[in-house]
Amino acid sequence: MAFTLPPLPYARTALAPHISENTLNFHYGKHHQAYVDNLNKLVAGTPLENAPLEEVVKQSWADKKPGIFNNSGQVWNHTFYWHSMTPGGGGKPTGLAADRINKDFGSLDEFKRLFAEAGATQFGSGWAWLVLKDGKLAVTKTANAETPLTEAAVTPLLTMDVWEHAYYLDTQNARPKYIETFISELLNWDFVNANLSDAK
Ligand code: MN3
Repeated sequence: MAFTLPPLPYARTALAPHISENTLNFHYGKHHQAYVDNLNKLVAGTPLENAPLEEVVKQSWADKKPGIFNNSGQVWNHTFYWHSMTPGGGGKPTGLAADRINKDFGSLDEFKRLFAEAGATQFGSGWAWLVLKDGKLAVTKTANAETPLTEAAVTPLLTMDVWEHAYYLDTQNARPKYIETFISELLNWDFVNANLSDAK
């Protein structure tokens, strides 16, 4: 069974004016689709052809197969990224996320500072993450298609794409502006809470 592009959890116009329909047409419709198509070509006729996506990511990383890893990692990371945003997002976390942010970072502002810093200091292409690591929240960053999914005892909770294709059509080179908008207007705390609940 071939891998398919998962549906976006909202309309392509739903994140505007922060992220435009034009950006989603390219980022979701072209880039994410291309990773799916490339992955299908690369796994055809291999033992990974019928494996679940998460297993393909972990196995290709362990086996050092960069072609399959880069494309499967990008398929998984992007799907996780779409769910990390929501129309009318941002604001303050509730429930479990609020408790854990305060406990493990000291304050919401400190989490925001660390997350923004991770995104801004990822040189070149990559991702900023909120993860659960050894039972504590932590902010991390990864390069290119790399993903915390391959690390033992780490559960991804939230991600922000900092590849230029995520923001260039809307804010050109201003990555910090995109990061600020992601945190204040789009961040999906309900998704963080759902992932925290599943991790328990
Ligand atoms: Mn991307």
